[in-house]
Parts: sequence; structure tokens; C-alpha cells
Amino acid sequence: MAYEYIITNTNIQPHIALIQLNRPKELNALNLQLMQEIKHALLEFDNNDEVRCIIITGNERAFAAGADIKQMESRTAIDMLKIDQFETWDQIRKTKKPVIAAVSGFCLGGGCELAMTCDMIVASETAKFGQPEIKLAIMPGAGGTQRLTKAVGKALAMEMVLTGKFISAEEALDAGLINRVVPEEVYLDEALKLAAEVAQQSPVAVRLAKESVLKAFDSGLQEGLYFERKNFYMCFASEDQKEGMKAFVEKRKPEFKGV
Ligand code: DAK
Repeated sequence: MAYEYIITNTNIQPHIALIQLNRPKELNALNLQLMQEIKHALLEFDNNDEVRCIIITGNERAFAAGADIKQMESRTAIDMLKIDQFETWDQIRKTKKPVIAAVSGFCLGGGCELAMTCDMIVASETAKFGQPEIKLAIMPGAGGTQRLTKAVGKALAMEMVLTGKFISAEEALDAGLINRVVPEEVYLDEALKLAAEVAQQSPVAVRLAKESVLKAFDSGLQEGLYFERKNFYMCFASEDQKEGMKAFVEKRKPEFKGV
């Protein structure tokens, strides 16, 4: 599929795929087609055995300044219902491989929700996070009230959602929203480093572990522990588990194949 609003790259580093949002003049505002393209690329990478970790990024000025307000402006509730954008977002959330957001500049509204849908966030010092939908007389609709609250707690989430206030990368780090903050010149390199660390591990174990961590968000402790246990057993069905433990005993680096 030829993309208009994203650039994809699978040659940047072994086992890593990159999706770059590419509507720079509009600060990467997420129009419907852009979201479809992200969904399609993620699905393609999920089905590509060569890919073990995916990075979504924007540019220095903006990761994404939110959903495209100009596209939404005249929509009615019934239009929104018929378009059912949630199908696209749900599909993005279902990506099985780990996804890292490499964020610089504005990361707002749907942009912040997209970053929070990713598994980890690496930010540049210039990143600004916010859910400013309230200023448009709407509210977050793609998980913002839930994922932000789970990440940063009620006090800060409530303030951000009710006032539209932005927080800096440092504040986001302190609040537990993101993994690390680095100078703007190296935020993508830092995300690549993190992705390379993940890509070194067994893809089978990574998939099962990601699934298990995410389970903590939508289940009670007992159910989560039970789910974790099943996935733990499942790891022992892989050749990678034998290789990982054999390599440890033989004092060498393991070679994981994803089977
Ligand atoms: N949509 C459309 N265009 C945008 C945009 C956006 N969100 N953000 C920026 N732009 C455009 C601007 O209109 C401007 O275009 P021109 O005027 O040059 O044609 C260009 O990008 C540069 O922006 P500015 O001139 O405003 O740049 P500044 O540096 O002065 O300000 C800013 C940057 C980020 C503070 C400002 O642009 C801004 O406040 N942008 C809007 C931020 C915002 O309110 N974001 C939340 C949008 S609502 C859903 C899922 C998710 C959502 C909805 C539904 N479903 C699953 C159903 C999400 C909703 C949202 O995100």
C-alpha cells in the first residue's frame, strides 16, 4: 500500500520498523486517512517475521497535535457513529509486537492518546503532553481519560483533562507517563536503542510478556495472575526458551528465532 501521510522504513536497523507521521504543516494532525495508514502499517509489521519492535514517531516540532479539528468541525454525532473511528483505534491497540513512541514537540489530544496506546514512550526535552480537547468543548475519546489516569494518577489527569494544561517532558517523566527524556537531537536514536534491546529478546516471550503486562490494565489481580501463569507456561513451549537457558549455561549470547 502506498502511504500519503506516513513514511515507513524497515531498513533502519535489523528487526526494527519505523512509522513516521508525515503531515508536518498540520503538526501531524490525525485525519482519518492518517489513522488508517498507521493501522495498516502496524498490521503489516505485525505479520512480518523480520520485525520485532516498531517505533512510531513524528518530527521535532510535533509528534501529533491531536485529531484533525478541521475534519471534525462540522461532524454530527451520527456522522461520528457511522465513521466508527474506534474500529481503527481498537486495531492499533491490538498490535502484538511492542510499539515505542518517539515523541518530540506537541503530543496532544489524539496524539497523546496514540502515544499512550504505545507500550513505551521516549521523549525529547521539547515534548509537551496534553489533552486539550476540553477547550474545544469535547473530551478525550480514544482512551485519554483512562490511560492518562492510570499512568499519572487522578490529580494530574483530572487537571490536564479539565483545564487542557500541557505538561513538559520532565513533568511527564516524574508523573510516570513516559520512560525517558533525552535531548532533542537524540530522541529517535534513544528510541532505536530501546527498540534494539527489545528486539534482542525472544519474540515469543516478548509477545507473551507484553500481553500479560497489558492484562493488568483490564483485570483484577487474581485474573491477571492466572493469565500471567498461562503465558509463563507457554514460554516453555518455545525453542527460544531452550536456547535462552542453554546459552546462559554455556556462557554465550543466545540466538532467538521466534519459534
Ligand atoms: N487539527 C487540525 N489542524 C491543526 C491541529 C489540529 N489538531 N493542530 C494544529 N493544526 C494546524 C493549524 O491549524 C495550523 O494550520 P494553518 O493555520 O497553518 O493552516 C498549523 O497546524 C500550525 O499550527 P499553529 O499555527 O496553531 O501552530 P502554533 O505553534 O501557534 O500552535 C498548537 C501549536 C499545537 C498549540 C496549536 O496548533 C493547537 O492548539 N492545536 C490544536 C491542539 C488540540 O486542540 N488538539 C486536540 C484536538 S481534538 C476519536 C479519537 C481521538 C479524538 C477524537 C475522536 N475517535 C476514536 C472517535 C481526538 C480528538 C482531538 O485530538
